[in-house]
Amino acid sequence: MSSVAQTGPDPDYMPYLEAPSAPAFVAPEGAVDAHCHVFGPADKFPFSPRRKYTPVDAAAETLFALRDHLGLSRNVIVQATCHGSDNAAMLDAIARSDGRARGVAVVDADVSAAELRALHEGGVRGVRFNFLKRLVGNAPKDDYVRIAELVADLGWHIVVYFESAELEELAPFITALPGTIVIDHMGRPEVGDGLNGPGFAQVLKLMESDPRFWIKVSCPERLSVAGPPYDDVVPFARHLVEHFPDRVLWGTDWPHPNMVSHMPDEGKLVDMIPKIAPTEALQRKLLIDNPMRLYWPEEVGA
Ligand code: 0GY
Repeated sequence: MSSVAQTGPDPDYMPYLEAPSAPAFVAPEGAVDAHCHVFGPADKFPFSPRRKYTPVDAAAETLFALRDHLGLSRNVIVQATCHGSDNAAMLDAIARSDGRARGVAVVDADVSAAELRALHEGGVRGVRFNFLKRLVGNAPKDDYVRIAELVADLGWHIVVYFESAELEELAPFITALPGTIVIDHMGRPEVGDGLNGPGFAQVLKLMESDPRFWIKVSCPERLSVAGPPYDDVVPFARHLVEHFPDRVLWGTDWPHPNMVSHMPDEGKLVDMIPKIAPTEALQRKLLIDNPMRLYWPEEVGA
């Protein structure tokens, strides 16, 4: 399988696959990829000078072609650290999606109400708070509190990205945030610890104790110890889907930024869906009902 020629300034992670396989699993009509990214092109949308990695260019049209190839209908484009708080590439992609993409932004604490309103009009429905030291250093918690207050007025949700080992310490802060909170990548449990490991137990405790929390069953490629086809991650995702069927989201994480071990085949990621959501009813919630409620509420009367 070939991969994409690298473009842009010195990409320092692997390029995505140019020709991912066609999935065997046929997603229900209207399925949403609720976690993916667009990057650059760097000459038009420069990367942040403070970025911790340089991505390959990953254009909107390539994302939309992948969406169609995988049998999906919509995308939620999440702002990644390599673009900092400059959401222009994401907004450009949303504007060119014919209403089939929405976004999760990163903003600075001094963002104005007018700037937030413009982001909302551009299709943004959430803000992302990153807590990973390797990506943002020390998380600016005071800024996050101020931003959370500002976006609450717009009805946005907050996406939080952390590793489960840090959750016990972070939980008081995260649970004090207002509104709906979406956890990225299953809270990044240590898969080698098994389903009863301490980090995943913290994630489950949060999900069980506070119905404001949602979770993405995404990124098996980052979590797996065994590698493709990521069977060791399936029990974690399936547990979440079966226990919290109305609060789970799924996404490809294309173009898999900052992955250095291997590049996943998105067709195979789609083929994991029936393993983690074994019934049609669970698949519909995971792929359509839940993301539509969060990102296109006006279309579903939510
Ligand atoms: C992801 C995961 C990663 C990167 C980012 O914002 C980012 O740069 O989220 C990662 O390095 O784990 O969701 O794309």
